[in-house]
Amino acid sequence: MDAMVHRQSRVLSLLLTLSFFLSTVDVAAVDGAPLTTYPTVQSRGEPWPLPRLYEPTADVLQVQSNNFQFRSVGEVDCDILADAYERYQKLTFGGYGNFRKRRNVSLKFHPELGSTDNVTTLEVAVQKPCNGGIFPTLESSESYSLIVSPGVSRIQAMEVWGALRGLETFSQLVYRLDSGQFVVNKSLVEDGPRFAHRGLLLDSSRHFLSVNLILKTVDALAQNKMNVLHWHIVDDQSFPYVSKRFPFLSQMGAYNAETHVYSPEDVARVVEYARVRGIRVMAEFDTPGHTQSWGQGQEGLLTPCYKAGKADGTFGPINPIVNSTFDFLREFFTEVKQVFPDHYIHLGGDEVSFACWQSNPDVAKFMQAHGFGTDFSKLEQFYMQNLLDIVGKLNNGYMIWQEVVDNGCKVRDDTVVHVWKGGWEDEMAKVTKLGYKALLSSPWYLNLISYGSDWVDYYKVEPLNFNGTDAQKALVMGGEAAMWGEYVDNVVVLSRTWPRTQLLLKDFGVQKV
Ligand code: CP6
Repeated sequence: MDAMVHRQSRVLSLLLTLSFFLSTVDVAAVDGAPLTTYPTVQSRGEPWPLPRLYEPTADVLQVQSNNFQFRSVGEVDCDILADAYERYQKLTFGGYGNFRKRRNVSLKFHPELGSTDNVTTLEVAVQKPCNGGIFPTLESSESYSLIVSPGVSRIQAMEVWGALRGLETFSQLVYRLDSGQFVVNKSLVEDGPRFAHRGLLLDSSRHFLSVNLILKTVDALAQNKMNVLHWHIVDDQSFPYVSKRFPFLSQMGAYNAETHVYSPEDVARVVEYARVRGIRVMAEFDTPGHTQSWGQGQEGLLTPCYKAGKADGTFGPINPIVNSTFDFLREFFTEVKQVFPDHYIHLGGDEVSFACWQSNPDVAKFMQAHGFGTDFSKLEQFYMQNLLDIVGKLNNGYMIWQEVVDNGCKVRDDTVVHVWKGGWEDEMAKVTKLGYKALLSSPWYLNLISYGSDWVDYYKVEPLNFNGTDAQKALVMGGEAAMWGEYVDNVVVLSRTWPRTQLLLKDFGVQKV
């Protein structure tokens, strides 16, 4: 399984030379700051995304796969690291298959290995204890330093998450000579992310995605030092999430209640697989729109639509005028909180159509009684505020799509607003001016494709390029690429997503700011 992702990443290396030049031009143009140290020496094991500081030397050291070990030093005894050593032994030396092709190394850059200098050990020192099932969070430190030197090489990190990023970098620095010998250039790396939230949205409602596919995606995220899987798990089209408390939701709402569902064990597997790779899993349960599939298994949840004075048998968004709705949501999200341990949950709130609400006479009465007149955005606000109160009380942080704020809904101060529409520069300015944290997706809608190198545009985006004070810009937590699922299925989603997502990482990676 990992082998496949591994192979795909090799595609990326072909693009590295190009990206090297692009980022050179770009960084200077954007913030005028001096460039991060660029290699004056060319090594063939180029790390991606480019570390804040990356200084390879011309000294080429041997690494013998059968005489090489990872070792923790200090007090730290850590299951996450033990797991990682096993993975990175394989990832570093191509042990997932014979996909790590030898690179055709020109002797111009690599003088004949004259020395017998060997890297025998990669020592990992982590300051904070990391045993006992800890999870990565938005506040986690992912910084690390890596010194590649003869004998013992070293990774130092505050937290285990940084050590994982360092192991990834090391694995990328190792390359293979024509002789088959694994080598690494003596180098220095100091690295840490520019943005704390570097995510990918996967949509498992429009087409069902297998658990294996999701795990592969997590591998790819780790390889690219991304740290959030935004799991848009249900939507209008299907409800594959198996709720223990409300089993009818998936029984009636999934494409196939046996095969196209995520059991609690499936979810736990994804969450654990991601955790040990330093990746958060943020679930999205999008309401009150985008909920057609919920209506199949939860009677009375959706608003009945009317035609010519009669309910016509079709349904609209979640019905905001009945108490049973909020009782249901309270119970439902209480369970979700148990299943998805991340502090943040995405509550959606996008693209709410008012047509059905407008047609329904009971909704009209409710609107009058609450003084909403005919302003349906007030009704939407009423729904969202109730929902946010419910979820807020469960001690969750929440994220919402931009419409919630655009429609004037007052949300909790620590809400994260997810910007996805065009004109994002103005929206980022507006949202951060209101004091909300913001997450950007507009420029990275991977589901929109065009002929040729569309990644160039992703690559050029500078998320802080909007009018605002430093304080406003500090509210930008990062961004997410979005791979919506209407036109991709399990078969093609990986190849559509990677390496296009890698290429936008310039902005979430690790340049000097
Ligand atoms: N589903 C949901 C979608 C989209 C959104 N929400 C979407 C809208 C426009 C494009 C792609 C996706 N498919 N629930 C908007 C956030 Cl181009």
